[in-house]
Amino acid sequence: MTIRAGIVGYGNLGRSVEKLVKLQPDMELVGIFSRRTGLDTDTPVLPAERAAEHAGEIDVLFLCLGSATDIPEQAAGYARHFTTVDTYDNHQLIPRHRSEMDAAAREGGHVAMISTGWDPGLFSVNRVLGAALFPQPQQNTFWGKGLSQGHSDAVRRVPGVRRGVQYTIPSEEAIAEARAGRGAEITGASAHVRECYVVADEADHAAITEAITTMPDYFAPYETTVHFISEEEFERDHQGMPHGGHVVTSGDLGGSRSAVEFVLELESNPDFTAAAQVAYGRAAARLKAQGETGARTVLEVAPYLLSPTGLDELIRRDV
Ligand code: API
Repeated sequence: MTIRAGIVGYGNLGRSVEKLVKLQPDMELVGIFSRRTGLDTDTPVLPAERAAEHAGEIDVLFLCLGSATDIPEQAAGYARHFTTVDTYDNHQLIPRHRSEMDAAAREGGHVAMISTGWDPGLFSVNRVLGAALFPQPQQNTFWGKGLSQGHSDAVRRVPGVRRGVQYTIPSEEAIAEARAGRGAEITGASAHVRECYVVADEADHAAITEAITTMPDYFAPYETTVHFISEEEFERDHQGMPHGGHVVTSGDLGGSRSAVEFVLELESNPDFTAAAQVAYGRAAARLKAQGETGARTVLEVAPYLLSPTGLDELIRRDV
């Protein structure tokens, strides 16, 4: 089947999803829903407030919206009318997001694939897979060095911030300790620092620093530094969006020690996040076609559903 795809939102993630959907052998892009007009794209742009009128034309809708405020405000509304895929990344609030999306998706008879991307997403799958192998797993997740889209979006929501990005920087010592099986004392907050680069009026600097460093979940638990820079410096030094990270799991297996590591090195965080979102979009469309409804996390999706290749061929080639 050809999966007819739509996109909501046209920031970095939306542009990456657009590019990647066009490269899939089994997908066609119907349109981009936006509140803005005059987007720089050849894809048809449709008004977001009239999205529901297009429900019959779209098999899967990619929600390319920020997690800080857009997803909580808008995602369930789309899930009532469409099978959706999002990249909601506030880990602490994912259970709440799941129940809201589950109710909305069931109301409309759709599937809501939630919190895809790489963390949450591919890292989540690898945390569960790695830990399941060991009676007493020792597991650590490290991010970066790189630009977190979720944290950057959260920075840009702070009043007064004109431009803003956030880099996550891991402690290389902590990564080495985790690989050696000595990560028990290492926490996310102890193993990373967060560096924000912000363009704002000087009068707002103190309030912005306070708002960022005390923001729950995203920043409060971490050592966070806010640097104020000029528009020119921002343009010159902060246009790349690399990221990556490690999920390291190790443990004893009744007398022998083994370690498992999943590593990502990403030249473009939005391109890779979109790659995972698109693959889970394929799974969402297939689950919906099989008559399933409700919210699904990445943990509930069988790997073959992500692939454009058929199951028999995958078993012959890859099992
Ligand atoms: C960090 C990670 C980023 C996870 C990837 C994705 C993003 O602190 O850099 O927002 O870029 N939590 N959720």
